[in-house]
Amino acid sequence: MAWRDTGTDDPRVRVRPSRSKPRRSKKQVDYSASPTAFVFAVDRGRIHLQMNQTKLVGVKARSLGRRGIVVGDQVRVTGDLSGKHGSLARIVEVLPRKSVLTRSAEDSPGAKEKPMVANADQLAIVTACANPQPRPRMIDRLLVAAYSAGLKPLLLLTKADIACPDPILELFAPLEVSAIVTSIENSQGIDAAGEALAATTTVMVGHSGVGKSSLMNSLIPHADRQIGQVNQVTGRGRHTSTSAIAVEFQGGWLIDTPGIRSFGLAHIETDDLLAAFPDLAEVAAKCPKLCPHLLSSPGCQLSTLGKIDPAKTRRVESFRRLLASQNSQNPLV
Ligand SMILES: Nc1nc2c(ncn2[C@@H]2O[C@H](COP(=O)(O)OP(=O)(O)OP(=O)(O)O)[C@@H](O)[C@H]2O)c(=O)[nH]1
Ligand SMILES: [Mg+2]
Ligand SMILES: [Zn+2]
Repeated sequence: MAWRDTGTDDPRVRVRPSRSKPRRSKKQVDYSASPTAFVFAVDRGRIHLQMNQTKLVGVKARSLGRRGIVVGDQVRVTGDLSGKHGSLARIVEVLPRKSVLTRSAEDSPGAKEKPMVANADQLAIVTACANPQPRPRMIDRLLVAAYSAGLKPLLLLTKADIACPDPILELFAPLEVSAIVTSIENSQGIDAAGEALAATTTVMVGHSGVGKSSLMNSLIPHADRQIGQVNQVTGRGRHTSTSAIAVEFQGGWLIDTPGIRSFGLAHIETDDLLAAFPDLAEVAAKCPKLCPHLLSSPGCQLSTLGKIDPAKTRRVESFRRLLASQNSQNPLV
């Protein structure tokens, strides 16, 4: 091997010659004939896959670089696909995602975005009627996230045996979000939840201790998710679930995720949100250019709509509340 002149006679100082050509051919390998698998869990760098009925453990091929893989991704795999104990499949490609639920670390512009789950159809916003207390601002934020990611929002209220769900149902009625009231203590709403979750991919998101894993266990007993007590003094959950997992449910997938403390929305634009409300978007199309559509915005047509059609007043108000949560600088709610 030839050595470059290092500008010193010291034979201990040796520098490798720089390569004029890359070591490996940059030609893309065609993996389109490789089988696909579904990512059902990602836990400490291990990617758990399901290929037909076989469960595999996978590692990312180096060619994927820093590309993130999340629960719900469809990937192509090569290598050892036997699923035998200790075998490792190689993930060579991530198929295009039809949706991705993303949160940002903070609300400030430029905050790092973090994909949570890919290819979901529905976002179940899980909220306890009490213990922990419902926090409507978090529901607002999760609605914004669902609408902008193109996921159907579903309000899943839990613990109806200990408090009345009506105040929360009333608050969100103008947005016409589907809602199901449940209790695992007296089986209320479990069948209705099952119907709403069948044959779709649904990701459950909510504060720690609201009962996401408990609900999964009631619907899918073999899921065998660990559940944790809510602290009676602080009213907080114990962050029992530590990573997301998808479990097959009636022709679809139900995804349980770890409890969240905050949900940053820095990556979302007003227009993404407005697009989820076609009746309001149609009216807002006549607003002045770059109208932020707030109550204080001069000439905003949404204000006019509220005056002409009283039935829409509460809807406009609710929409503006979502806008405000998207614009707020505080993802902790
Ligand atoms: N009374 C009552 N308690 C419930 C109900 N559902 C869940 N719980 C209780 O709520 C507590 C928390 O439940 P988990 O299922 O662990 O909550 P989680 O949302 O998965 O929490 P993290 O994994 O920490 O995010 C447990 O003590 C459950 O027994 C319900 O319908 N009624
Ligand atoms: Mg849990
Ligand atoms: Zn406007």
